[in-house]
Amino acid sequence: MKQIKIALIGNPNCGKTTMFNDLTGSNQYVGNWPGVTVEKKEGGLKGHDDVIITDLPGIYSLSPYTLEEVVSRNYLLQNDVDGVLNLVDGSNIERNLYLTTQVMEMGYPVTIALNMIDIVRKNGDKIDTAKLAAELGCEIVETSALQGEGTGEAAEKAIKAVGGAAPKYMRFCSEVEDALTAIAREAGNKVHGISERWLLVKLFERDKKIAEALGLSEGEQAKIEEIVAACEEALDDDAESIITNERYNYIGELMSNAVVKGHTGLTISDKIDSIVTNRFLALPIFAIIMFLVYYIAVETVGTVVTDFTNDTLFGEWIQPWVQEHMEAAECE
Ligand code: BGO
Repeated sequence: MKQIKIALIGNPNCGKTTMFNDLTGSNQYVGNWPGVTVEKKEGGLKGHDDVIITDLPGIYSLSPYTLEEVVSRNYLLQNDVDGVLNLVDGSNIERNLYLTTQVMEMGYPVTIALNMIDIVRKNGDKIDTAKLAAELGCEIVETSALQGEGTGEAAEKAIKAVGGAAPKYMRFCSEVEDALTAIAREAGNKVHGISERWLLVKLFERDKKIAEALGLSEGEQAKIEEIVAACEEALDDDAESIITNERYNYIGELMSNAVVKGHTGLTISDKIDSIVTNRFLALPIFAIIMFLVYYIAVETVGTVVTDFTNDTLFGEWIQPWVQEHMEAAECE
């Protein structure tokens, strides 16, 4: 019987462990990823002898900066997976979709579990799941891993997606798209396979680990550097920031089309932040606070406490008491 491998991927605290436990029950094996101390959890899907769920470490991005990110992306690059179940915390959807845009580029069939849907409802937010699914080009199932709502359906959809079409991926601005086409030309047949799109974006971002893994020659890397530098010059930004901004612009569009926030007003903390971090008010506010700290410490409370300590505590109480006891001791 051929096993189907589904990878669970998502941001830290999106509810992955809760969902993994719900899907696998006691049918779990815990170990470490090879060569690192990052925990690896695998388990058989309840009611499906042929489906293995692998819980990837919680990450915000498929960058090479943390051990967890490297473990997750290497696992996906090894082609050892048939489909991806991407958990998206619906109450924090904008930040969570940042990882989703990258997972889509990996080329595996993706199903999204829109988790924490109970919190979304409580907050009064409205997410048009059908619209979001149509724009992202993958199935989305609303779930509450905590309450066991929708988790089984999400897993079923992920299994059904296996072997189907690769998900859509976002398009960048024309300058970046042209640069990616040029990079593909320079890298020739070294960039290929299911994750080709993601690899090209990584080369654009000057991801050294990927350039090395692909075995690009120095000449090829130099040509790619020229392409990237020209695009940076044209867009007046560095490559990684260009990609990050493009992703958030895309997510912004998704949000404006498919998400309506219930609480549109700012929280008290947001309101305070907007004043104290205002670019014109921040420095005067800082100066006023520093003056108040000085004034309170030196002119008011500080002076009263210092005068009391010197004149009353030591001058009138402690010093006469010490003197009296010393004189008594001398007489004895
Ligand atoms: C605590 N809905 C709600 N409301 N909460 C959820 C859902 C959901 O759909 N899914 C998960 N949670 P993890 P990662 C907790 O542990 O699975 C909650 O990092 C607490 N613990 O119960 O660990 C889940 O694996 C004390 O909450 O996430 C957990 O992805 C007070 O989200 C948290 C409050 O889930 C993270 C919450 C002692």
